[in-house]
Amino acid sequence: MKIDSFEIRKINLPLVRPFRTSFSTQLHRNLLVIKLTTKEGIVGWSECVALSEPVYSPEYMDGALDVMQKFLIPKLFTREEVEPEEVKGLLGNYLGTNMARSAIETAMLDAKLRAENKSLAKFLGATKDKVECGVSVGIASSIDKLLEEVSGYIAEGYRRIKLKIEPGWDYEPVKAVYESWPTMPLQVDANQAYSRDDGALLAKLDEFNLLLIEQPLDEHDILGHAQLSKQVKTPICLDESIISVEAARDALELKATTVINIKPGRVGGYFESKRIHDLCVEKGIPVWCGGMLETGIGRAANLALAALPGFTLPGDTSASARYYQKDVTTPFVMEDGYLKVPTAPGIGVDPDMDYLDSITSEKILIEPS
Ligand code: NPG
Repeated sequence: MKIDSFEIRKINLPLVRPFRTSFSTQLHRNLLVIKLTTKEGIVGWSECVALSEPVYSPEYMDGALDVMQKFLIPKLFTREEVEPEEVKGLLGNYLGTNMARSAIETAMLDAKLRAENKSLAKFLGATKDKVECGVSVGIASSIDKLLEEVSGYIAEGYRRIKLKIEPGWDYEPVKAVYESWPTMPLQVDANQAYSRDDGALLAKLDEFNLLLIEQPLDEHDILGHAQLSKQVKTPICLDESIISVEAARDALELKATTVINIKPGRVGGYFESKRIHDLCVEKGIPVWCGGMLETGIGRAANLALAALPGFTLPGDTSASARYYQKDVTTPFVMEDGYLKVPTAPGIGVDPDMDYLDSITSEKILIEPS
């Protein structure tokens, strides 16, 4: 494709409720929305999931914007024609840019598929037309408040609950939720909050028949995860550690993980996500689609991915109402615990431009010089 320009916006959307994890409390979602226009006038959309601070990954929103402007996009513009499949090869040497590269690659892929009149789901090889929804529940101010929040989600139809945990907020809240809804699929996410010495503490969670414990230790501590997986019966699932198909292959080989959370932004895009999916299918490892509080733009693309056959566990693909009073696209509405996979060309959704403009704090146009 021949790229005419990139327009990058900083947007700020208030969350319906604060989202507390072991690494931060988010009240708003600040992120970058990318609009690519081809020389033929086709538009492609994506969002860059980097948070405003580097607390989940080394990337952060302003850094991602800077690296796109200074390195990634100028490098793309050295080519008269470039395809989304070439982005990793062309830009992969810029280290620590997975989220920024994923956003660029996805906008290109969206434009390409819109031009070909093909949906992202079809292009990736989706086999489902709807996806089972889980919900991720932040750390609450008390167990009563947690139970109230979880009971609301269960009433809405969510089919799996994920509880955020950290030292001091683990055994008791998990026990309370498990005892209230003993048959509801339940899992926990520590976002790296524990240490190698916490094996015995985490093994106490085995009582609750959890689907998995997500990323208990530091993202670099593959050996620690392998050791921990011998101490606990609950499957260990890596998130932050899996930044590429190579990282997935190594972690599986070392038995540091037996389930994988795939987030396209974290791994550098949908092609890499598909490679990890294919590897896991080959090895009989279940995968599920993570979330990063995306708007409807990112969620649409994640639903296409989650419709692939290896995604056998419900993901963090929740309805728009879980996050935002008003989404930037037509809202994703859950029906009987499922979200429909978009079928229109590309990512299958378009932003509401008036609303997008109203939440945009800065807009940068980047064209070839
Ligand atoms: O439903 O989109 C969602 C949020 C799911 O818990 C969730 N995401 O650590 O997986 C995570 C966490 C996250 C959110 C990570 C925002 C980074 C940013």
